[in-house]
Amino acid sequence: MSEPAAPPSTDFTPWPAATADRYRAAGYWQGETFSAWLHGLAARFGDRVAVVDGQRRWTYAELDEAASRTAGTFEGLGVSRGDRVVVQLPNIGEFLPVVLGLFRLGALPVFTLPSHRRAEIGHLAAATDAVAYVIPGVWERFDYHALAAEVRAAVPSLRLVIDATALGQEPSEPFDGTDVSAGDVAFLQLSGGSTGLPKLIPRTHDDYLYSVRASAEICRLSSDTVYLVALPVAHNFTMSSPGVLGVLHAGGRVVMCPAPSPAVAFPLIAAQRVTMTALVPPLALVWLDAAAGATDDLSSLELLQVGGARLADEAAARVRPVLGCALQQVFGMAEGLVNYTRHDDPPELVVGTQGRPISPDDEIRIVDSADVEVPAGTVGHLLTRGPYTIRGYYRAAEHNAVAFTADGFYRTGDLVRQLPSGHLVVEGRAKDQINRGGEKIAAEEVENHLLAHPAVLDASIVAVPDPVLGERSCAYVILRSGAPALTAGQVRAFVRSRGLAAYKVPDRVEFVDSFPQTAVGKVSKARLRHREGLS
Ligand code: J2J
Repeated sequence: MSEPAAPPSTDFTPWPAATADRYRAAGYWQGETFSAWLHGLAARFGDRVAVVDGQRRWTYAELDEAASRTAGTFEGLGVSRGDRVVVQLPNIGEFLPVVLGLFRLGALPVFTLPSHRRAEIGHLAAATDAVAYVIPGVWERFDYHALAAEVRAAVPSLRLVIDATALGQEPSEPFDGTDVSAGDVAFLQLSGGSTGLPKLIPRTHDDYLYSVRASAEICRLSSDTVYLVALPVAHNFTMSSPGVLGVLHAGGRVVMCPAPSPAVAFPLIAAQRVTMTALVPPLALVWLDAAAGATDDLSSLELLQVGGARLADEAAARVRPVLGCALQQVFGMAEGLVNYTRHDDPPELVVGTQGRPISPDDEIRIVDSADVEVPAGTVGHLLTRGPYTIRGYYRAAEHNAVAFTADGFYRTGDLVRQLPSGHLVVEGRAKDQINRGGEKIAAEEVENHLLAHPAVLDASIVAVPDPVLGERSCAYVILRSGAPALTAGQVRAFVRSRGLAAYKVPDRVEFVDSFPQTAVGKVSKARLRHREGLS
């Protein structure tokens, strides 16, 4: 009698075999793991400086060796291939040996942001059955050991808490993993999300390295590139578009910037002769304002990338005159698809569009709400599939059924139009999300926390326009009749007490008696925004 077939895994949705063959034949997927890639970099760029953090430096050879040592440390602690490890590190040099070491071991980093708190980390650790959690000790006056103790108490699988700043102090046998394959999932990246709980994105060595190599080429990186890590290092933009990994691929230098403010970043640009960096639009505005009166020498800067949220055309037009460098718009997503304006695009495309896809095999469909393609040049929902866009979220079968079409296109939730040149213009969003200056807030996630308050009958969160952040969040709250009155401050404090990242705490709270409804009886968020005269 044969064994009953194992149920299909929901951890990873593979590309159809014929499609995968095509991506290999086209040379996109080269069968290289991150571990082999790093060995190759060490062989090519050995003594060149790869990473700078304050006074500390790692050459390519040292980075390769440090990755083997961290892999050895994790192995010695009982972490094995396939295990999930939550990584919550700020922009510090240790990020790279930790992540590259986990890749080498075949353990999967689960990326998070330093601003995440008990609710997010607890959920991510539990959803992935993570065995370990890597923290920076104390950072910006926040004690991650205390957070880790809370998470550990709530998540039984979590056996280890590792302070990255203390790693390497214990001698450990270097580990040079061998049985990882390029088709394996290398890590889990966090989705911006629109539903109740954050979703995880499984990315393979093959698909991610393709996006890294192609991005490095499009952005014309070389061993002369000096990249300032101003946005959170674990964000997909900073990691791979072309980001830290793209710069390493080209043999350039990665400079860790502990905070993105001009006061911190400008002196680093001057001292390290930084040639490029990546910002979200609100930071670009702050930099443009500060650059006018700055005394730091910013003349080494050749390229400013802006992405994560829509950059206003007026701000885009100011980049070259004010900062003296080129602008590149980047419209990407952790699920895959990344669009860049190109260095030889005419100025009107660089200023007025969000770029075109990396790959000739990125498939773009722009459709109406019935999935029917809209006439060329008109606004519709962006669907995409391709050699580095996932086919499914991690352990999310139900959600995958709506987030992907039957033929494997990812529903981005973005409203775009496409120019004859292939460039996309982001015109809006259909997903129930607030894009707070590049930081994504899933409305339903915060609404669920509000509903946990005993005095709250119903809650609905919408985006309201903001001159600096682009959008802020506004919570509309209906209180239970007879419940004691609440103030906006109390509502905000309640959300904070639930252990959510600060950027998810509603910027504004309005108390109302009812929500406007759509024709089918759902809450009309468009009309909620309109009630305030905001759209
Ligand atoms: C308008 N909206 C944008 C842009 C992203 C590179 C750059 C950004 C991200 C990122 C990324 C936008 N104009 N220029 O992963 O590799 C909004 C869209 C998109 C969502 C994805 C990268 N750039 N967006 O921002 O996963 O709504 O990735 O679907 O955080 O951000 O968010 P995220």
